[in-house]
Amino acid sequence: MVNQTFILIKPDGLKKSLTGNILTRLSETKLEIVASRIVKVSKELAEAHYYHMKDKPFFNELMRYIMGELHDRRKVMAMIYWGDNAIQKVRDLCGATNPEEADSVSIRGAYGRITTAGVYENVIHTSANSEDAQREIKLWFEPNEVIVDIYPTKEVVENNIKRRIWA
Ligand code: FUP
Repeated sequence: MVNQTFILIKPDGLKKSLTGNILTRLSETKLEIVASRIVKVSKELAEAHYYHMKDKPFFNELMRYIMGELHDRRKVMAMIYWGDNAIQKVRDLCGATNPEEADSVSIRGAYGRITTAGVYENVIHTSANSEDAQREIKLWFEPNEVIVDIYPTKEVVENNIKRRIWA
């Protein structure tokens, strides 16, 4: 089944100059990259992305991590990959959430670590399932930033300018 998945190269990935390595690993999947942007993550965006972790004891550290405060790199690289079985293929390549449990040849197994504060610095995020992919893609991208039609959109007019938003 053709589907799309959301991917983030996290601030530790950027700080460790892993962007090229990670994109090379992702190209093994033969999937197509259909959107990409460098984002300075606001507190609102960080909280919306990780809303399901709100009650975790490490939530504040997780916010600081994804906003780049732990790495002095206030940016992430957000992407959408699209193609046959994209969600599962990218998840397999990334490995387990916990870098110590991740297969050592997976991206997280090769490059991730656990901090003394207990945060998994696992260099990459990817959607867990199609519901998460949809929520995350719509949170991080506008329709005109994606080069294929993946979800329904609608046109709105703001200040006399037409714009597409997610329907
Ligand atoms: P994943 O779907 O693999 O991104 O994992 P989760 O949504 O379960 O976790 C989101 C992020 O919280 C992880 F990327 C890292 C962090 N985390 C920890 O730091 N410690 C934990 O015990 C679990 C998650």
